[in-house]
Amino acid sequence: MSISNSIFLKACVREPVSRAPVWYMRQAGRYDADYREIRKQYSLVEICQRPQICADVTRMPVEKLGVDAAILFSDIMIPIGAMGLDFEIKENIGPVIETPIRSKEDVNRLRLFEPGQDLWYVLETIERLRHQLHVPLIGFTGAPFTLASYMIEGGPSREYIETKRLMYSQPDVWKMLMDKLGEMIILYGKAQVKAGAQALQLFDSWVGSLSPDAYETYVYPTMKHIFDELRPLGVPLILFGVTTGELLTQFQHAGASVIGVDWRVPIRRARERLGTKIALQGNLDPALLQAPWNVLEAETRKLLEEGLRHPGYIFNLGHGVRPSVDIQILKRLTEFVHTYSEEWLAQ
Ligand code: 1CP
Repeated sequence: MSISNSIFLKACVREPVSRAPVWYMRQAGRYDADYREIRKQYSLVEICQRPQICADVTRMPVEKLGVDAAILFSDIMIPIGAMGLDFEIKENIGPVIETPIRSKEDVNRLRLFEPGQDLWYVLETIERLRHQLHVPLIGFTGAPFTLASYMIEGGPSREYIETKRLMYSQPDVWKMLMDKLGEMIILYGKAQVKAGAQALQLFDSWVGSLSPDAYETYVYPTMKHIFDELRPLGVPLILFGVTTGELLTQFQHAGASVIGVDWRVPIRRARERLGTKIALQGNLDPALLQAPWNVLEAETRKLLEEGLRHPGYIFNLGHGVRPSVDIQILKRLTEFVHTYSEEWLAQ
């Protein structure tokens, strides 16, 4: 798969395309009955650790929905386990850590792993997928703030009180943690690209809980360092977070080449803020997948007409697919985006 025959890779570098590329965050997962069947036998982590099954799960949405990119099936917590912090993925909750990080000693205990040794199964999955896929493979990692939020809170959170407590009251410890996670992300991102990932998405899902000033002081320097180190790899670097409307220009300055926008920010507003020299990805409200088809179609049309006004637009949701979504709707939506965007671009 080279850029010349991938509308996804072309859109990432703002080259003209004949139709809008589509993929969905959380496109492999519990809305799919075959995935649920596999999950009866294996836990999420067990799937990640078995390259053949993991590759099969990664390919499912490509084959069933006709999306234009695959995203590696994994979880943002996998490398955290390799750093020596044990976690568990609890049903209907998410990642849970029994002994969260609270002190300098805790941070010092985290180790920088060797991806080829400690996460060999991720790299082998990527290598296999590169031989199997006819669309590009997106690798991913969590970004430092979002990873730190799970590590410090010990699980999902609404207000990130403990995370912010550490950030504001022990800035030196926070900096050590950001630096260490930054180095891990650079190592892990490089290893994924070397194994065959053709784009990288950094999920900073929860960083929108920070003010722009706090982001600038406590997160931006690490993000800039990560992008400076990953840019020479020459693959698109996508940065996504929820409720990050006020942080979008900082995402751009940090060095992302594609910005994932959630549904709270209209694409035209994101364009006003970011200009036309960056690709945008998003941002249909995932709840619309459960709306009547005529409503979903009308909103999709509107979004495409805004997104396609400038080269460099990738259709996606504003966050992940919910488990209650009907797979047939996702399939129909993918086809609709393809046909409608092709007509619109041919005008
Ligand atoms: O067993 C299951 O199926 C449980 C649900 C699930 C799945 C399907 C979890 C637990 N992780 C995953 C896989 C996963 N995680 C992917 C697969 C690739 C794809 O998109 O198809 C990806 C990209 C992730 C990344 C991830 N994990 C993020 C960032 C993306 C986002 O949604 O914002 C986050 C925040 C996590 C943590 C996590 N893991 C699992 C859950 C339920 C959560 C979120 C918990 C919370 O709300 O804080």
